Amino acid sequence: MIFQPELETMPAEERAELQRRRLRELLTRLKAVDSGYWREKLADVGPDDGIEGLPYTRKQELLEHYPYAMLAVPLGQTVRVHGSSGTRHKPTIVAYTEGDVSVFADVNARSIGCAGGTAEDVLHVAYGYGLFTGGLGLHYGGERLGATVVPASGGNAAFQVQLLADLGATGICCTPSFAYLLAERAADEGVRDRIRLRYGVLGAEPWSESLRRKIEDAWGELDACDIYGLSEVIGPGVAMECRENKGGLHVFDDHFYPEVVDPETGEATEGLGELVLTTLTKEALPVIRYRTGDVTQLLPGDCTCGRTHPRIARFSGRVDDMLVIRGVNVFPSAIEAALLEHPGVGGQYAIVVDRRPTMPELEVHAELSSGDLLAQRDEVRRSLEAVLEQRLHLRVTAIVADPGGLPRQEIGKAKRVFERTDETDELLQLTGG
Ligand code: DLL
Repeated sequence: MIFQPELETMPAEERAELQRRRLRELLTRLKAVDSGYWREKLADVGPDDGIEGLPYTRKQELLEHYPYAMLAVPLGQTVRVHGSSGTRHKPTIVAYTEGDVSVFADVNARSIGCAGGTAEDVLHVAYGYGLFTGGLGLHYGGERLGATVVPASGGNAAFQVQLLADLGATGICCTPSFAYLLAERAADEGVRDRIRLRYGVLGAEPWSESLRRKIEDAWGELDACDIYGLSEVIGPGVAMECRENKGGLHVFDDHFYPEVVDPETGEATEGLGELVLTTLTKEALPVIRYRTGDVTQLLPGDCTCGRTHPRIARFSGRVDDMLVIRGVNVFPSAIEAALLEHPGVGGQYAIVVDRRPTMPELEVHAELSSGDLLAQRDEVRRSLEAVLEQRLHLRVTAIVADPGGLPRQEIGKAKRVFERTDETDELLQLTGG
């Protein structure tokens, strides 16, 4: 369902004109804001400058101006804050005006529509509610669409599958790892046959086509669609896959203008690069050419769904998440893709980077996909190692546990990569070892 057809199917030339007008209005407004940050940022910028001439914005600036010094409106005009805890940084705090909250609801309603959602749905939202943008973002989006929203939040998978069955949810919003975990739990609890999910709005963490296949197989009828976003820009609802053409995400570029640049040089690139976003309509906390750190590329061509928003490829990972193992660069998502393609293993896994030897080694932990394979564990392990070596050009040690043998993470974004040094073993810590 196309939620805002006049905007989502707008002819490209008309949209380009809208973008130019919005950028001009934004720059004019920001140049008049009484703020040291904005004065300095836009000192050399005129209101008619094109986007390519504007300075970049980096996460560091949000940290340095924590919590409110980047605001472009008085704090009194804001109605909400969110934050991202970040694994490497102190939290980034972002603020919203009433208008921003309304745009946030619109782009999430669009996103749910992309996955096949309608006003008739019971929509189960199992992203965390709180400072994290996922829960409230999709909650407001679901309500804006007219769906019946169940604010389940994260955690407590056994209870959540009962709710899914009892309340008749037809759509679910959660991380892909949690969608897979819920499918396992629904089978354990014997409620799988009473659940009627048609689609999932799954994101907040990188995930591969192989995991998509596992999730869709586990749920049967479900379209598993990828949603992308980040708190610094608005939260979820920056870009979304449509169910008609999975494999790329429409960027809602009437609000968020995308560029893809070489992360080293900052030059525009047609291949894989870092996504850069400019918020054209944000009031409280606009960002100009924000360096997301997320790796993707612009996809050519029109989409059969009718939306004219440009598409980007699914994310390979983050610029700073790339592993360098014995001189080979590899993204965790590429390991996931190769690993989960193996029919002998289930959808749970962990990657351990063993830094004790002089050259770091890669260890991959998987689970047998079924108890029937217990006798073939060694065979599965050997063929997994062979596939990984062939696909990644790296020798990898595989460890194959029983079904259910790896730790489950029920809250927040799944941690997939664990460090092992002489001092710590993160995976062992997670299993309570
Ligand atoms: O994760 C917003 C969100 C909530 C997106 C719910 C989708 C669904 P942050 O906590 O600020 O915001 O984290 C943003 O998560 O820069 C990416 O690195 C990563 N990320 C988000 N969505 C995807 C995705 C929310 N679909 C950071 N694929 C981003 C890959 C994603 N990575």
